[in-house]
Amino acid sequence: MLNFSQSSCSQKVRILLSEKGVDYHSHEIDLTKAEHIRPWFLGINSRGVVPVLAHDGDVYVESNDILRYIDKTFPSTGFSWIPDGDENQKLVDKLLQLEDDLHDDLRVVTMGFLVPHKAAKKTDAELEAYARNGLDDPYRAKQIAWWRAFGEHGITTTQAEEAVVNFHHAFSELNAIVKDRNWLLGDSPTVLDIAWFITLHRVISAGFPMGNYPALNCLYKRMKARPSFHKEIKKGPVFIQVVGVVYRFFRRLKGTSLKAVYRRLL
Ligand SMILES: N[C@@H](CCC(=O)N[C@@H](CS)C(=O)NCC(=O)O)C(=O)O
Repeated sequence: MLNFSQSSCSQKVRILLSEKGVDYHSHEIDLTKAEHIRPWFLGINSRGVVPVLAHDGDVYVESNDILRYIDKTFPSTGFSWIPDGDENQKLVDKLLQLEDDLHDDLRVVTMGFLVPHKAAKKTDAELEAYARNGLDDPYRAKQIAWWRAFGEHGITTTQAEEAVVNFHHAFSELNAIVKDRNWLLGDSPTVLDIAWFITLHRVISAGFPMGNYPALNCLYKRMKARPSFHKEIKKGPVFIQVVGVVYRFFRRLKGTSLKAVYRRLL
């Protein structure tokens, strides 16, 4: 699997592989060194993003589709990571889609509140290579436009506010669902818990206050206590984690933390 230690989409897939005990070869694509804009990688995935799973001669992209593929292909022992039944399927479809819809907001929170702009932005040369090195792909073109705008003006107040409001709506919905349950679909964890754990961990690390979503916050703690979930968020270079903590502290001193945005709006 082509993936990156700090990529939220890669983390989701690695947790499921680990939970299912699937032995796989991990090829690190270091996004901080722009390895995903190299011609060979764009030749495999013209979208220009990780993760990418290669299995039995086929290539799979989109982390949530990869989760479904892994679940179907490698049998589970014990409980099912995507339980049968129309109601379950409907909720899995809806909440995986919602999680995917919020991916741009997750990037806003990451690049705006966990990483200094100078360190996060891509150089003009990288953006040109990103555009030039693969077959034309509208998905990648959108990524490049996002990074170009980010390079010019960083994360705008509007982007930060929209992200906070979108997460607030999603977390309110999830909070209502888990009020009387141990996991998002009932008694045992599923792909929904994997996907949302990674989102929750990222936004909480960036300083998103969880006081208004007590049941969801309990679920997050339950998720974090599960060894494969816990192990995953500890991966990656320590300096990236330290930069996040220091940068968040600096934003708090300036009064521009994610919590400050939240308090202004909600
Ligand atoms: N919807 C896609 C999103 C993939 C995505 O955006 N991956 C990020 C890492 S989480 C990436 O590769 N970003 C490229 C970059 O940082 O330039 C999925 O779920 O697989």
